[in-house]
Amino acid sequence: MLQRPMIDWLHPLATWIQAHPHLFLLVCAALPLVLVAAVELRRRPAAERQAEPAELPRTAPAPVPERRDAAPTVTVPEAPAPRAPVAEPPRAPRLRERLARTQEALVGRLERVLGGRELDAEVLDELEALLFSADLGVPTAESLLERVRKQPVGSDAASVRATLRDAVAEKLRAVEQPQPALAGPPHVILVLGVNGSGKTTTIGKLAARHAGEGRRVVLGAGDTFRAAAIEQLQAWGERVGCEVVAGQEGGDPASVAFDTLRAAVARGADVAIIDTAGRLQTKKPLMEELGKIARVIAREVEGAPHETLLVLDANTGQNAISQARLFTEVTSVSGLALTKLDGTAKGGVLVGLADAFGIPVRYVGVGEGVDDLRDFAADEFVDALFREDA
Ligand SMILES: Nc1nc2c(ncn2[C@@H]2O[C@H](COP(=O)(O)OP(=O)(O)OP(=O)(O)O)[C@@H](O)[C@H]2O)c(=O)[nH]1
Ligand SMILES: [Mg+2]
Repeated sequence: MLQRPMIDWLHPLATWIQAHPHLFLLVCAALPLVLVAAVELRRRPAAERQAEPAELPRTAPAPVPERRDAAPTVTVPEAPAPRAPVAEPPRAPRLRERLARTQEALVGRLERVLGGRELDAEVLDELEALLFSADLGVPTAESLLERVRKQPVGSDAASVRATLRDAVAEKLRAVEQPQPALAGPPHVILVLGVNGSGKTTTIGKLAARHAGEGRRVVLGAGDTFRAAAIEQLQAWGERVGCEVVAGQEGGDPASVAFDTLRAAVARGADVAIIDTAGRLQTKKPLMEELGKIARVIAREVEGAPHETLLVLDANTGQNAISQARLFTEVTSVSGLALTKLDGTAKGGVLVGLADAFGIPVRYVGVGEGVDDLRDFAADEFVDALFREDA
């Protein structure tokens, strides 16, 4: 039963349909299209809103560090995930460019002495003067000279050069070893060296390398001598994206080492690298301090430290040999890193170090950048010095 108002409305409509049947059919056919268009127009703004990126939180909440009662703090990087690879793209400046000054001081001068001459007493004298002033150290200079003396008088310049090149290569090959397999976890690296030798920078570069290879790294700020040293390591931790365990300025380095390893074990870290201060000028306190750190480390992680890396600054020339002597007398050094080979003419000291100690040279530092730490490769080094890597 239809209600009265609806009948009132239907009647004129029926009359209109009777009068215009074709128009009515046209309206019926168009009606679905109009409906579809209307629905589509309503839907589009909503879809566009969805496509806009959602606003990201500006800082990720920092994980709560595990704390002991004592002072040490754990600095965790704020934004990047701990395993994020280092952002800087790989760059491989040629070693030859970085060794230019040492090359000139050693081989450049050698070539000027030889200069197409044949071996005779005068050339030998000049070679002696050159080798003894080339930061090789006296015993190494002697032994190189000895090799030349064994050559017959009248030998040509090319063969004298080749003799010296082979002798240097022999000494350097003796200290090249493949990087040791990672022990642990954590693989514990204790880093030693005098004030300013490049320890913290080398640790930062090493941490970047391990993190870039997907390893979890924890750093220990065992150089408690001054606050800036701790901050410098923390800055590297931020940059690389790894945790840094630090104590108070003037605090006990062994206790920082202890906390570092506790944190590394708790986090399941693959690598723990511990910085130290090298400011103790006399042998006894240095021995006591390093001995204490080493004992703590050995108690916490079996077989640790797996690497005791001595960092030496090539700029110090002969002094690097004295430093290596002091450290090897007080502790057992398993590897060397020679830094700042870029921009020094004293890189010949590497041959002297190899000859005097026979300790594997693990790394050479050729700049301040994060990727300026290279695995030591004897032949690459000799080729760069003797300009045979064209
Ligand atoms: N050119 C160059 N500079 C380097 C290299 N390694 C380190 N440095 C610089 O040497 C200076 C000292 O380096 P650090 O890493 O602070 O040395 P450190 O042994 O930790 O020094 P302390 O903490 O004071 O004992 C810094 O300015 C580094 O940037 C390198 O291979 N080449
Ligand atoms: Mg430092």
